[in-house]
Amino acid sequence: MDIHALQQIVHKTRDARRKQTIPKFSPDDRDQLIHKYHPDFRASAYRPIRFGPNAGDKTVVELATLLEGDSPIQADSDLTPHYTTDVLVVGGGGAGCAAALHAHGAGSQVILATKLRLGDSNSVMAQGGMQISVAPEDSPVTHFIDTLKGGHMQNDHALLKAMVEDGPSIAQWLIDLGVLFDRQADGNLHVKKGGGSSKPRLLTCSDYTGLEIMRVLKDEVINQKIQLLEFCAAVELLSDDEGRCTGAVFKDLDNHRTVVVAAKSVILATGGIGRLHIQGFPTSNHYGATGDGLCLAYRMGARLAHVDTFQYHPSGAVYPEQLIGALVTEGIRSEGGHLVNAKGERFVNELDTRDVVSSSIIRECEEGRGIRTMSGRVGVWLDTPLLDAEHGPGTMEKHFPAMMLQFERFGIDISKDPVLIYPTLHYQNGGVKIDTNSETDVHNLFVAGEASGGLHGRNRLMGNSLLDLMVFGKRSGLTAASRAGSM
Ligand code: MEZ
Repeated sequence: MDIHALQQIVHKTRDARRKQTIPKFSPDDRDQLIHKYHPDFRASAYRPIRFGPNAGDKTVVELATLLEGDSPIQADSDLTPHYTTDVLVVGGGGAGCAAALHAHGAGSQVILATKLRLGDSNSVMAQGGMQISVAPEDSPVTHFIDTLKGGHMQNDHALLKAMVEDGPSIAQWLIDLGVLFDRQADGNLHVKKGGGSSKPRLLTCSDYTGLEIMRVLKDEVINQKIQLLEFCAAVELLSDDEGRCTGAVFKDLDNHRTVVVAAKSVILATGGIGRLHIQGFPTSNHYGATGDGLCLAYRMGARLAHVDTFQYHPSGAVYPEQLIGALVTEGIRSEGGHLVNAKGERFVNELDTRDVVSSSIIRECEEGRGIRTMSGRVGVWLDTPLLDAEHGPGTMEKHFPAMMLQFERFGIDISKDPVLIYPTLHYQNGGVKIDTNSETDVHNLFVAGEASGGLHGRNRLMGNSLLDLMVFGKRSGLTAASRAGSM
């Protein structure tokens, strides 16, 4: 059937879907679904790597090959430093900016080096919000329990406790810096419910939360005159005779030269690995997300945790064709969006955890209830009842201005052309093992944000990434600064 005819099914079935009872999963059903359909359990090839309690034999080949590849620096290379600093931050996204600002604020000399430009990062992709327990009916304990359940009870408890407890002070820090979170009519912060959460806890800046946070952090890094090295890709870490980290070597991508930075502490905030396209999956990630920090820390002997698990965001766009590669924010499902199969039926609670929702979409497509596009892609519809007349014109523009602007630019009218979606590789659940100060097994080597592992267990809850970046950016920045001061 022609795709436009198939789109009509979405409109025609909206009323019936409202009354539809969504099948409830028992814990066993959830486990079976994930084991059968989630890409984590279907990696075509794994290879063992040397370190890491949870990495062990199960490291997907794309990553294992990189981790155990050779160093690009020759043993006889000249490593005389071009720069010397107290704290070297590698990475210009949310965690890197937060780390640099806190280390600088604590009186350290800081250099922030980044492979692309300041701000080019996955932090801007977390548009749907930031989980922080600020509502009166919520608490850090409830946030802790929700996250633990979402992570299949595999989360590092100490890291998780640190994250949920620091949340409210992080919200205040961001507000003081100028982040414009959405507010209720009475002026209190507005919170929404996100996937896998028992309480409304998402602080939002409309549908561009990550972008707004990065706007403010980037401005602040520039205002504080923190020294920047842009277009510098970290290719190796330096260490002293006792194995302590003492700096990093970069390839300056603009001038094709090697740059050596000596530092008392190094913070890796290099993000994830989406651009490795594990198992050939499309990705929401920016082009810099190639696992650099993971490899550098691993080669120095740092252990890894949970690097056999990745997050596939349920709503990567596959149709209309102009949207291929775009991420449709989970915010749509937070506001009551439906996932609809070819029969016009909902098939999963859209606010279940991402591994369950993505596995369900893959199941629908593999069992013949997906929708095939002219170019051979397959997916399910994402529909939103906010388009119904009862909500009045302009409702979508009010709730999702950034997304609607993008649709308009591409000439897409979603009231007529619903979007087809399929899971897209979005996030690395595991990473370098750290302690609550964000320090690795290697002395003076810190890792913050997506490059670190343990906090999220085997499945991150929506909106926990932005908080992770801020909390462990801060903790790494402050500890690195105090370490530098005492040396
Ligand atoms: O945390 C995320 O990944 C997030 C909020 C993404 C989104 O759908 O907006």
